[in-house]
Amino acid sequence: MLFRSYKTALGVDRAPNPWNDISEAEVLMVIGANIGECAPITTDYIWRARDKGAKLIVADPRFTPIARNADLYLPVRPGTDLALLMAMLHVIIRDGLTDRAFIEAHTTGFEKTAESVARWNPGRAAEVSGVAPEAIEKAAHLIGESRRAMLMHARGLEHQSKGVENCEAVVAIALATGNIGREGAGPIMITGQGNGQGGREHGQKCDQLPGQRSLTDPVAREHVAGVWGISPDDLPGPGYTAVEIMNAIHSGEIKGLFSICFNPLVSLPDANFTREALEKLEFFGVVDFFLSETAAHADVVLAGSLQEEEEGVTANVEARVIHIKKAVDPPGNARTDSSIVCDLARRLGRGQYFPFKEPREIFEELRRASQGGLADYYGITYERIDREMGVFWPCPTLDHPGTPRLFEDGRFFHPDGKARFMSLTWRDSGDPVDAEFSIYLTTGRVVSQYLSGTQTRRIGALVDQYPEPKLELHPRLAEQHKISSGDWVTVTSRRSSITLQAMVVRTIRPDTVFIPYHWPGGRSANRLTHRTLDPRSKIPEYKVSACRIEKAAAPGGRP
Ligand SMILES: Nc1nc2c(c(=O)[nH]1)N[C@H]1C(S)=C(S)[C@@H](COP(=O)(O)OP(=O)(O)OC[C@H]3O[C@@H](n4cnc5c(=O)[nH]c(N)nc54)[C@H](O)[C@@H]3O)O[C@H]1N2
Ligand SMILES: Nc1nc2c(c(=O)[nH]1)N[C@H]1C(S)=C(S)[C@@H](COP(=O)(O)OP(=O)(O)OC[C@H]3O[C@@H](n4cnc5c(=O)[nH]c(N)nc54)[C@H](O)[C@@H]3O)O[C@H]1N2
Ligand SMILES: [Mo]
Repeated sequence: MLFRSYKTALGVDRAPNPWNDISEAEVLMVIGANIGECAPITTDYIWRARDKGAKLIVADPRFTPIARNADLYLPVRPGTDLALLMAMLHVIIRDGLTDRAFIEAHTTGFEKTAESVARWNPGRAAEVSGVAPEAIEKAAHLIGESRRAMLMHARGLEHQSKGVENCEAVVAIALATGNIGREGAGPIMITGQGNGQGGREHGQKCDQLPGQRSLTDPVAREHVAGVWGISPDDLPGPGYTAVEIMNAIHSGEIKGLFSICFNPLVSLPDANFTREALEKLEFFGVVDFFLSETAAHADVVLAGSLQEEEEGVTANVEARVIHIKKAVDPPGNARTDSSIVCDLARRLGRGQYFPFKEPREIFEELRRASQGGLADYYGITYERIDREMGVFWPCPTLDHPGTPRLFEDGRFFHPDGKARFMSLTWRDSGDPVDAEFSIYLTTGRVVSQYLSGTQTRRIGALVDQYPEPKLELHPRLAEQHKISSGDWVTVTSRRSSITLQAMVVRTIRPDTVFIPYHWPGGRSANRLTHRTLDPRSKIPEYKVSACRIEKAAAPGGRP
C-alpha cells in the first residue's frame, strides 16, 4: 500500500511528473533514495539537470554515489526525516517563501499544517535529525526560492513507521511553494519493482479494485462486478497486507496460503517470525521459477515464468503503460504465470470467469474494468502503446492523448479539485535506540544484488562482486569496538542476531550501521528488523531498528 500520502493529499497515487521533467528542474532534492545503485536510469536524468546548472540536495544517512555530486548533503539520522522536512517547511513559511496565490486557489488545510510545524525550528530539528540548522535553512531556501524544484524520494523515506507522514511532508513542501503541476516542478516517488506502479493500481493491494478504485466504494464494486459478470456481493472486503498475513497465520486465523512472486522469508521483517508462520501453515502453495527459500517450505511448487517468457503490459515508474514482449518460451514444464492462474480458476470451478487464451485478452478486460477509475486505461491499446512508445494514464478515451503530467490545470483529483495539506505530527520509531541497543541499523540494497536475491545470487559475476552481506560502519564506531574491515561482527537486535563481516567506510553516519538484505538464513538482515508498520500504509519499518555490535569469531563452517 505504497502511496497513501499522495492519495490523501493529491487524490491519486502516481508520480505527478514524467521523468523528462527531472532534467528541467533547477533544484532537485533526493530523499532516501540510493539513485546511483538502485535507479541508474534516473541518474542520467539528474546528470542532465546538473549539466544545465541545477542544484542537488541529498538527504541520506549514507553518503551514496549520487551524494558525491550534491551541492548540499544532509546526513539525516535514520527515521528522523519528518523533523528535517517539518523544519524546512517552518523556514519556508517563516521567511515568506510560500506561494500564497497557489495555496489559496488550489489547496485546503494550509493553516493546520503551518500550525503543526510552528514549533519545529531548525535548532529543534537539528537535535532530532543530526542535520545542522544552517543546512536545513539552506535546503529550505533553495527549494522555496525556485519555481522549478522537484523532491524525489524512495524507500529510505517510506520504510518507516511514519512513512506516510514523511511523504505528506514532502508533498506539503511542494504545495506550499507552488512546485507542482508544471515542467520541472513536483514531488515524485521513485517506485521500485518493475511493475510496482501497475501492481498498486489494479488490485495487488488488498483494499483495491482495478483502476485504483477502493474495494469499499459501492459504486466501484458495482462497476467492476459488472465487468466481471458477478454480483457486487460476491466481492470480498479489504484483506490483509503482507505482514498482517503472517500475524494472522500465527493467530490461527489463516491456515492456507498461495503465493506468487513473493519470497517473504527473505523480504519480510522479523524473519524468524515469518519462518514460524510458514511452518504452521496447513497448506502452502507457491508459484516461482526458482526454488526460493520460501518455496522450500511449500507443499506444492508450480514452475512459473520470467518476465522474458511472457508478453504483457506493465506501468513503469512514470505511470507510462508499456508493452513487454516475450523473448523466449518457458523451459521444460514451466508455464506462464497467467495460464497457471487461469487454470487454477478452472480447477476451482470458476473457469467461466477466466476464459483468457492470451494476456492481451486480460488487458482488454482490464481496460473496461479500469474505465472511469483514477487509473483509467480505457483509451490505451496495444497498438497505441507500440506506436506512441507507451501511454500515460489517465487515458479515458481512444482519442485522449494520455496524461504525462498531472494537475497542469491546477485541479487535483479530489471532488473539490483542491489538494489537501495534512497536519504533521512527530513520533519516534517503533524500535527506538536505548542504552543496550544504542546503534541505528538501517537496511537496503547494493547495486549487484536484486531484492530477495533469488536471481542475482545465482549469477556468478554478480556474486563475485558482492558474495555476502557486509556490515557497513564508520571508522569511529569501528574503533570504539576494535573492529577492522574483514573482521567478523555479531549484530544483535531485540529480535535476533546475525554474524557477518565488517566493511569500514567513511560514507555512513557514525551512529548508524547498514546491512543489505538480499540474503537468507543466518545472513538475513531481516532476522534483525521488526514488525512495526506504518498504521496507514502498513509498510514495515525496514529502515530503522536499534542494535548493538560486537567483534566475533568466524561462524562455524564459514571462512
Ligand atoms: N541494484 C538494485 N536495484 C534495485 C533494487 C535492488 O534490489 N537492487 N530494488 C528495486 C526496488 S523493489 C526498490 S523499492 C528500489 C529501492 O531503491 P532505494 O529506496 O533507493 O534503495 P534502498 O537501499 O532501499 O534505500 C535507499 C536509501 O535510503 C537510505 N536510508 C536509510 N534509512 C534512511 C532514513 O531514515 N532516511 C533517509 N532519508 N534515508 C535513509 C539508505 O542509506 C539508502 O541509501 O530499488 C529498485 N532497484
Ligand atoms: N530489510 C529489508 N527488507 C526489505 C526491503 C528493505 O529495503 N530492507 N525492501 C522491501 C521491498 S521495497 C521490496 S519490493 C520487497 C521485495 O520482496 P519480494 O517481492 O518478496 O522479493 P523478490 O525478490 O522480488 O521476490 C519475489 C519472488 O518472486 C520470484 N519471481 C520474480 N519474478 C517472477 C515472475 O515473473 N513470476 C513468478 N512466478 N515469480 C517471480 C523470485 O524468484 C522470488 O522468489 O522486499 C522488501 N524487504
Ligand atoms: Mo521495492
